Amino acid sequence: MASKGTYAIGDVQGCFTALQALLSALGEYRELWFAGDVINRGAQSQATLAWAYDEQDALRLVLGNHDLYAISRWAGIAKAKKSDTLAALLADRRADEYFQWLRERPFLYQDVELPWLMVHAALDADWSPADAAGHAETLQQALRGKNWKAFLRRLWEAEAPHRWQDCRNEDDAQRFRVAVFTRARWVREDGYYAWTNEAPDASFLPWHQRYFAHQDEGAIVCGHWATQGLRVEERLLALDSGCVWGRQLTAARIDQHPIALTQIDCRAASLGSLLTPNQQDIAAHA
Ligand SMILES: [Mn+2]
Repeated sequence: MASKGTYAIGDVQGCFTALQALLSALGEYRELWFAGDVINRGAQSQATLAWAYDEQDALRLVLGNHDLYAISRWAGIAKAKKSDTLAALLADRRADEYFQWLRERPFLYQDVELPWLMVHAALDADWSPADAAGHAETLQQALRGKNWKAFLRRLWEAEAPHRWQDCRNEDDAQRFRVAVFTRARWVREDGYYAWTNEAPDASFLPWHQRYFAHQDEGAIVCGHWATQGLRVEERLLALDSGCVWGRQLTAARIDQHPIALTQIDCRAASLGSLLTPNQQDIAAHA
């Protein structure tokens, strides 16, 4: 029986043409999960966020580092960077509506039916899924609460501590939580994070390697790590396949086994040429 699917989609980063091509390849859907960084760096952040806002009832979306930065720009807290592509979005007459909605999105999404947890970047190996949900809830309350601007200002005032044990106060703890959920890649076995694109030395592991060595529960959908690329494993769906870098935009159908992938070639999408979706079934090996 054919039914409308639930799909998890990697980092769009304002590549709306590629997203539209992906959606037409998917056809009807029940839910779309977005692993964060829906906007910025790509050319069409305005169209992407306007679409997401209108489609919000069918969307499950977690915040990425670029989304959080864009919210900070909109709030007048963060300064512009050269690599930003947010000008048209920030000037949109509906920008307040869009960003108020984005500000209320969670850092972690846990479904009632499907066994996946979704975050943008990572989960800490010392946190059980329930602990992680609690940390994400603490952040979401701060970002939704009436002192949300003060929360964002303090967030950017200092670097995140590299280890949970090094957090000296609640501001440090919030910086650490945000860094894990939205930026983390490399971590040492002792829980010390690098917060850099590249591993400083061979003692650093991909965060998920440490996570799965410590946590027996929980399968994770994430994005953020384009240089690592697409990974489809029993407990890991890493979906940032580098669309904004001219590689692919990936959707994974997560409500059926085996997990089916649909990909759009983003170089073709940016050139506006004929788009041929590449669909394949990949067994989520047991
Ligand atoms: Mn990211």
